[in-house]
Amino acid sequence: MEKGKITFTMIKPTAFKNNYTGDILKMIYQKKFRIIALKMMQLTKDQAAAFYIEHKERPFYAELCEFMSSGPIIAAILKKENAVRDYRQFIGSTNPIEAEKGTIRSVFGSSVEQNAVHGSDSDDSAMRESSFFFSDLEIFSNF
Ligand code: 3AN
Repeated sequence: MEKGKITFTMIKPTAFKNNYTGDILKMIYQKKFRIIALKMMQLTKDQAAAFYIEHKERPFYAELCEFMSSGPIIAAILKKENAVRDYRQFIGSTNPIEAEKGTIRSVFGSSVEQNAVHGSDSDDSAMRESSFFFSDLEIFSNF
């Protein structure tokens, strides 16, 4: 995995439950991201807490961990030049109501918490989050 060229995303439990996975992955491909790793799983509450550790002082931390472990999610590593920046732009603001028209969160998000997808906020986060979910054998770096 090359730092600077990848980002990590998750399709969150509500979006998954509403069967938005296919549409979201299609939008991702249309924006010219390559999917170099992909899986479906359900996080335990402890795993969600470890993943979101940087938010542990925020008031919504417990609720966020509860929600993120409430059902299956899709995890993926996306490859593209400037992947972190371009994907953040493409998913839109944290709050779907404020997200620009046509962004993933504006189309599929229903609230600040249930905002359809996660996207890494820096290259360092992208590397950490990708390794959190995927082993080297599951990552097709040259794809
Ligand atoms: P982003 O995902 O846009 O980087 P962050 O890093 O501020 O946003 O928040 C991480 C996650 O925490 C969000 N994706 C969202 O699910 C949840 N979250 C953020 N703010 C709130 C809030 N005020 N209430 C509930 N959940 C929140």
